[in-house]
Amino acid sequence: MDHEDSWRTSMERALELAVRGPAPDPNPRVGCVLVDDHGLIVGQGWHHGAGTPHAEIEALRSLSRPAAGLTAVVTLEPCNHTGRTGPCARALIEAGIARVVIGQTDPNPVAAGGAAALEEAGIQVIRGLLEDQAVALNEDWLFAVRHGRPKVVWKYAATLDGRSAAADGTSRWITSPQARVQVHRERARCAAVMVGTGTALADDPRLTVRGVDVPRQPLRVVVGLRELPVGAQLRSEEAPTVLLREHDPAAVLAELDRRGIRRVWLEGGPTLAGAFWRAGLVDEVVAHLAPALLGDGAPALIGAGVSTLGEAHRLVIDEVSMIGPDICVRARPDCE
Ligand code: AOF
Ligand code: ZN
Repeated sequence: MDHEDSWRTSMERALELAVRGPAPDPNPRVGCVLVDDHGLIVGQGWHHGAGTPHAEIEALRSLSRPAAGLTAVVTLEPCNHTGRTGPCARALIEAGIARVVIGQTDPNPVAAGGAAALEEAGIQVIRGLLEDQAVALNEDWLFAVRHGRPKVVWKYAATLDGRSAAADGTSRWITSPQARVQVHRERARCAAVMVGTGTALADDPRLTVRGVDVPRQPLRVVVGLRELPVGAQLRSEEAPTVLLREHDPAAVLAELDRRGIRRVWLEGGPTLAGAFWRAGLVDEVVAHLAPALLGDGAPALIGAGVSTLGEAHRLVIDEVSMIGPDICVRARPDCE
């Protein structure tokens, strides 16, 4: 096997290892393998989540032979900073690694520069091997690094005629049990689930992930000025909850970013969702549409923050699927 083939095989292995890391997590998922000159994998590691050693350190520790002369194949550019852990570029240099093959360069300005540091130390660096796959590992993290805030995914449930409640205000349940199972899967991909105090008071929701394995429950974020009553389900110990006493979406996201949250699931209600739309801070839409009509007197109450046709948010639909009897539409704002 020539070098190119062996690096590709090794990168495929590193990508497989990376997905063992927790998602969601404040940190990206990263995998690393160490290969000898015959293309044999002699060490491997992956990042187990924020606060634990990086993938390269795990791989170096897994070796049962000296590291000198080996090639490190890593899905993300080795870091060059001392954060919760020391710089991986330095560790690779000190271990005597001869060559480093990188999937994706690190877009995080704090950690970037590892490749240059390696080159300065005389180590050969090859960039961009299976880059698309490396990028796909960490879409939400990349979004958050680029935008300086978490990605906001807004979910709503409505009837086919776009109503979220009947004329008398009754609103549970519009969609099917199957659609609710899907909601738990989607929540599990997020580090935070967010509602306004209006929804918290009206529905007394739990906002936990149920029926899906998660390393930890997402943070429950309640935005607004009103108090949660004693005995509210959101006050339970089953998941952490934070009350943010403000309505400025940008400030809310700054706080969540500070907490290392990369993807937020926004479950309404209309006041909070409307505020996020007006601020231009909705990045994805997940609509669950039930095969039912609630007719003329029923309020739409979905919360797109629009009062005249000219303000309508135009979306691009990425996917339409059935979930049991319901339709699921995935869309995003049309930013052309
Ligand atoms: C690597 N290898 O396995 C990971 C890297 O707070 P820290 O110290 O854990 O640093 C987190 C940053 O380091 C993260 O934002 C990203 O830029 C980089 N992650 N780098 O060399 C790894 N997980
Ligand atoms: Zn590192």
